[in-house]
Amino acid sequence: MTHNPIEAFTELLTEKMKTKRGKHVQDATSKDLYYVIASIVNDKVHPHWLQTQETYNKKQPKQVFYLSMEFLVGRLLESNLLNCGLHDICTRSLKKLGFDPSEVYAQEHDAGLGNGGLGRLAACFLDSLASLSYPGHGYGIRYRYGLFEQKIIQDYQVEIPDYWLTEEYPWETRRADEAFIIHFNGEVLTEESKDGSLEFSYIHTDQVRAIPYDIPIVGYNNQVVNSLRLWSAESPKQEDEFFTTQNARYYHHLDHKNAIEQISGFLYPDDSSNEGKELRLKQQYFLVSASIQNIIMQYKKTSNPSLHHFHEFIAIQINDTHPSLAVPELMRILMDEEKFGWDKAWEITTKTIAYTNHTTLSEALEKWPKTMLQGLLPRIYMIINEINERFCQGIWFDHPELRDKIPELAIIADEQVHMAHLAIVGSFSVNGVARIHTEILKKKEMKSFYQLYPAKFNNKTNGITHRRWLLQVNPNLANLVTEVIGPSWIQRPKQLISLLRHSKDKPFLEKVDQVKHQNKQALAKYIKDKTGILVDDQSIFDVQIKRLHEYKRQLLNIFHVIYLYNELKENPNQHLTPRTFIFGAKAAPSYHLAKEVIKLINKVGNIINNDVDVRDRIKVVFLENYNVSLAEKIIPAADISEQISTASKEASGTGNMKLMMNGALTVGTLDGANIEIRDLVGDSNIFIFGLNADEVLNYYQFGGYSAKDIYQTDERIRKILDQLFQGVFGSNDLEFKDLYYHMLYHNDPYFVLKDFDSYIDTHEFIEQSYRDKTNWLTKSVTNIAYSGKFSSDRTIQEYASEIWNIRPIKR
Ligand code: 26V
Repeated sequence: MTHNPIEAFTELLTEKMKTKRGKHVQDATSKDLYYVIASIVNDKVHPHWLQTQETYNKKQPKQVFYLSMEFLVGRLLESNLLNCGLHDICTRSLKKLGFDPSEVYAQEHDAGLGNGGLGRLAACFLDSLASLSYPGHGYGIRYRYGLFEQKIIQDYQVEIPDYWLTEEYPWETRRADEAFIIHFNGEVLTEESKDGSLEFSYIHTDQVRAIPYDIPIVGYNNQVVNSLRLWSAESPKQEDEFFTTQNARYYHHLDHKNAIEQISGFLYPDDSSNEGKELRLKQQYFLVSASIQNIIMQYKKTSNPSLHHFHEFIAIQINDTHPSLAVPELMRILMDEEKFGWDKAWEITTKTIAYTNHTTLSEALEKWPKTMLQGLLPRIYMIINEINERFCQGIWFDHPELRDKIPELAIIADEQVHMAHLAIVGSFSVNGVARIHTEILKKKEMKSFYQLYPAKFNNKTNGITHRRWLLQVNPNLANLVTEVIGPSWIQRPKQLISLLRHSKDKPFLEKVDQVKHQNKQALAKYIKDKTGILVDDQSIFDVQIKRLHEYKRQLLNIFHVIYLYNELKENPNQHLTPRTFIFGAKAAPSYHLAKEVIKLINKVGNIINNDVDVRDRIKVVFLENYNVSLAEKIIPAADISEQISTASKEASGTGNMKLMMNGALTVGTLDGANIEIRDLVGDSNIFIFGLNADEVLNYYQFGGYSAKDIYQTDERIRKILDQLFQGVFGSNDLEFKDLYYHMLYHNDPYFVLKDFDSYIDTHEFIEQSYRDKTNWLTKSVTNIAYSGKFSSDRTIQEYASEIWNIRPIKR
């Protein structure tokens, strides 16, 4: 055996290639290498996984369980290598063997089990929990199909199913012996027991088996390995064994089995038209019931005192209202199975569950038709009904000042169950995800609830894992940072602040510039390979990457592009620092207007990229299928980060943090976490424009803004809208008329036209600022220096001490 770690790794790889794949390493394909390296990682990680569990069992610390319908983990090979200390070794070993490491890492199919911000946040949180040695685990669903893959065909979005499990997924372990049964439908029988209390039993229910698949969550350099447990729906074993091909009802059974497996069939796209979809409700209860049964069983096994003390050992965080049936499900188990009375069960439940809100958009607030809930989950509905009755009575008697608010506060009202109300009433903590968002919840959206329970409300500003979003995706920048301030920032990201001392150090700034340029070259090559578009790697890379939504205002961005195009056509000799506008965005499949915006970006791009008068100064690139892996390529190469939502609408944003951490400067509204970024870096290191949240909310409340007035008075806007109307960017003159009408006749609900002037001015200022390269680099380094606050390590420490009351494990 050799002591050189790279040689040792190469030896291991060579040996394993023979035993696992029956090949000599020199004949290995990238896929072979991917699987063998994953298996090396697993060999190292699995013993620590077991040990971590044993430590938890022995020490019995309080633990947190993060329930989420989405975990957008992306690829795991590189981050696992990094966290267990093998990344450099593996990369060098592959290079020495003559392989391209990035090609090997790219073999892994993204686990796209999330829509966007909310799902990626859950993945960052798991990374921070493990890296800070907290006892905390995730529970989610193992969808067979993740979020759809996006193809752009003739400029338009087409959705392809994301069957991500075609090949073996090396990170998961199926544990069929730890399955639980979930009951749907059926009837509830009520009987009076000897002591006069009521007993509930369920008959004729449809049974579904929840099978766990576990994924290890590897902490950074600390030998802690937590779990992400994803549930898969299968039919109960006895049923499969009973219905052999001999049975007359065999084919009926196959139908039934398929229907059951649909429960973990696919991830719903974030889309308001999903309202009232029964399968989504089934998914939610499936996640909640399996997870809570599991937590209780585990608690009773290792135990601890009686369940009376449950909340002293367990905290359950629900990621938005999607898992809010956790409230009645925990009540159900405590009462019907563990025989607690209502009051004790309610005390335990409301001391265990905490709720995070991620949006104030009214169309995203979940409501279920009460008849649907009653049919699918009769006992759960009875419990919700009782919670609602007691809650409303409580207001009537204890808060007479709020009596007239009862209809708007009720959990069940107008034939619907309001999940946010259930979540607020049933939990001990309600948090927003950025300071302004929490303030809006308290003062507007949830005002009466805040009056009722002021102590429940708190803010936890989002964060991102700097290990993936700096160390892993931008190794050259990370090395440069370590060169000047040492490596301590990796464990304590706030220490990035030491970079401030170097923000005017010319040689350092030049190196920062070089790294950014290398990253831009790499992205330019990717763009060329994927789209055929040649972009100038000296141009400003202006990036907007996020889900497509009206409130995120990709339309404002493309209007700016059209404006520049019009200007250059009118005045071809005008000086303009070359710019490349880069977009990545998926639209929900049924969101017509969002899809029109994607088409507009692509059509405008075609015109500009092929027009000799302008194409050397502006380029427009729409990269298809924006996902975690694509974000990892774009973010290190960005100069400008577009965070331009209508103020008050973006709860936090997390892409803003990732881009800042990689040295991009933000152009943004005073919305979400942009405000906290501005507070740190100061006005001279960020480009703020547009209406603020108070102004926007005032307009909504009192009217007063007229899109048509702006159309009349601003000729730049009139020209753009007329071009849309005339079909200048379309293949016929009907194309994009709907956008025109939407702007003028629906009165531009997201204030695109209202903020246009301020946005254009700000971009002009940005262009001037970029010309002073040294000064720009100082701003860039200042942003990196302050980005440490937005590590999810900080966020998780706040949740741990202020909500969960958990402590890191010592081993
Ligand atoms: C709604 C629905 C409705 C029906 C089916 C599927 C589905 C999936 C997700 C959602 C709501 C998503 C809410 C969300 O993602 N909010 C984002 O959360 C981020 C993390 O806190 C935050 O940074 C973003 O500002 C916020 O928009």
